[in-house]
Amino acid sequence: MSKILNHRGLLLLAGLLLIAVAASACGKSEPTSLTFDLTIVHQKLTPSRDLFVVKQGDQVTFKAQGDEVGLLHLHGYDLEVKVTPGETAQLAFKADATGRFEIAWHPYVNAEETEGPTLSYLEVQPN
Ligand SMILES: [Cu+2]
Repeated sequence: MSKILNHRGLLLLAGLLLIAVAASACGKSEPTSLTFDLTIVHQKLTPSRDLFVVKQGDQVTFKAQGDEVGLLHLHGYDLEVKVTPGETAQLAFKADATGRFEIAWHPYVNAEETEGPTLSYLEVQPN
C-alpha cells in the first residue's frame, strides 16, 4: 500500500514540476531599465567584468568614465560615445537585437581614433 502511495506521490511531484517549468518558459519578463557604470583605466574596465547580461527589450544605459580620450564602441549595435577624462559619457539604447556584442575601447592617438582592446561583452538574451 505504501509503495502505491509513494508512486502516486512521485507522479504528483513530477506533474507539479512540469507545470512550474511550463509556466516559467512562457513567462516573458517585463522590460526594465538598467544602468551600468563603466570606468576605464589604462584601457581596461576597472573593476573588470567579462559580461553584462540583459534581456531583449530592456532599456540599457552605459555611463562611462575614462582616464584618457577615446571612443566607447558597442559592436553589433554600432553605437559609440566619446569619453573625455573628468566627464561622464552616456550610451543609452533599447536592447532589441539578441546575441553577444563586444564592447571595445578605441583610444585617440593624435586626435585619431585607433584600434583598441575589448573591454567586455554585452549579452542580450531573448525575451
Ligand atoms: Cu569598435
